[in-house]
Amino acid sequence: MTEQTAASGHGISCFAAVWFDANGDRRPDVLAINEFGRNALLVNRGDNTFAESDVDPVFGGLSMGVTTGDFDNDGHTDVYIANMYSKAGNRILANVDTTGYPPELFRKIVEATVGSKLYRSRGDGTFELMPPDVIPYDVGWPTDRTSAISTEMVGWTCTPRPDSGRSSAASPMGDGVCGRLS
Ligand SMILES: [Ca+2]
Ligand SMILES: [Ca+2]
Repeated sequence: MTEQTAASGHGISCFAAVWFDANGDRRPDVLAINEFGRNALLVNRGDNTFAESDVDPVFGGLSMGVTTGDFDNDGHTDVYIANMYSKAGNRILANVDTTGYPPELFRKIVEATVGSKLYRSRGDGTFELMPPDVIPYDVGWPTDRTSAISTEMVGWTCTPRPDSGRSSAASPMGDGVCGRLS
């Protein structure tokens, strides 16, 4: 059945998945979050099959969690993907001599350390990666963060909440701004 519907999502270990309408055609699509490879956006063709797409322009993968919500209140469902953040990894990669790497390959390597990402939907099946200052990304091990982010994205109200004091607290305001609370 998976092969017939083209719904394998790269056939990699899937950590989480979410149904939502990624392209505004009112048919539910699937975003599969893969632990050991690229994530896969499966766009519903409406004929019981899917077309494989993605939300990230560089790599978008090695991920741990996903949630959706309209954080800027424009009627298009946006995506938050929880990825591991490594301060040490960023420090090491910043000192790597990249002359031996194809630039596109090294950008993908860096993806393994940059942390969580927020993608703003354009409403047509494409997404804009929001800059790191829009939502905290340096969460470390982020599997426990998606539920909190999800609650606030759905409500998009400014709801300060106690947090561990780390830089992971966020409060989407419903206008595309996610304030850092820590
Ligand atoms: Ca759709
Ligand atoms: Ca939106």
